[in-house]
Amino acid sequence: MVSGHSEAGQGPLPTAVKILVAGGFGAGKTTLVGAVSEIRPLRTEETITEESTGIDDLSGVERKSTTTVAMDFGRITINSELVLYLFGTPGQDRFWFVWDELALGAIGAVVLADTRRLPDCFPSIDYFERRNTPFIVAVNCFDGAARHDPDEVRAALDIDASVPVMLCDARRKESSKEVLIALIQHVVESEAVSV
Ligand SMILES: Nc1nc2c(ncn2[C@@H]2O[C@H](COP(=O)(O)OP(=O)(O)OP(=O)(O)O)[C@@H](O)[C@H]2O)c(=O)[nH]1
Ligand SMILES: [Mg+2]
Repeated sequence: MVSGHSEAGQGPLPTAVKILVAGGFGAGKTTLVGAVSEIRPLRTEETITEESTGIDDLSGVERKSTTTVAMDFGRITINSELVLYLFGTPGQDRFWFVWDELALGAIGAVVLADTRRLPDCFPSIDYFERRNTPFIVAVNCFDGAARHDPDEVRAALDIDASVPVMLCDARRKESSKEVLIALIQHVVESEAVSV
């Protein structure tokens, strides 16, 4: 965490924390970072070419034409005391090598899940469980996808009862902001337990 003091009389600077937005290919990570960011998000999108046929599973997101090859970056001010720096991960296995760099210093993670392709978020969940990084699961409710109760998703993913699971729409700023606030609450609770 980073904090400090601004010029005389302006009070303390907000605490800045780093958050990861992870999940499987096409789960909506870039969409979420773009929806909430108050700065123009940095994106590293590359066009999906025919080379990816048979490698990238586009079922459900057939109109998707680009994919993140390094990271997304955005920023959101939660209140006068807290600013989040958001780092969206690439979704494809072949870009795993950037994850360790991206994860450095992150206090927590959102794992975005698409119920049409739930197993795609297992690698993200494994990653954060192994690193003891607090995370929550946000089910991105794509149009046309069956709606599932968060408890059903929790059972299907076989994750601990202490891990929050919530529904969201990654395209909507307010919905995405609620996800980030839920993560911060979970991080604070996790730290309280581990002290
Ligand atoms: N209907 C609907 N479409 C969405 C939603 N979120 C994302 N999309 C669309 O789904 C596709 C995937 O979105 P991205 O945000 O690029 O997904 P990503 O997880 O960053 O993908 P990778 O970086 O390639 O792993 C895009 O075409 C979005 O327009 C959503 O909540 N509802
Ligand atoms: Mg992306």
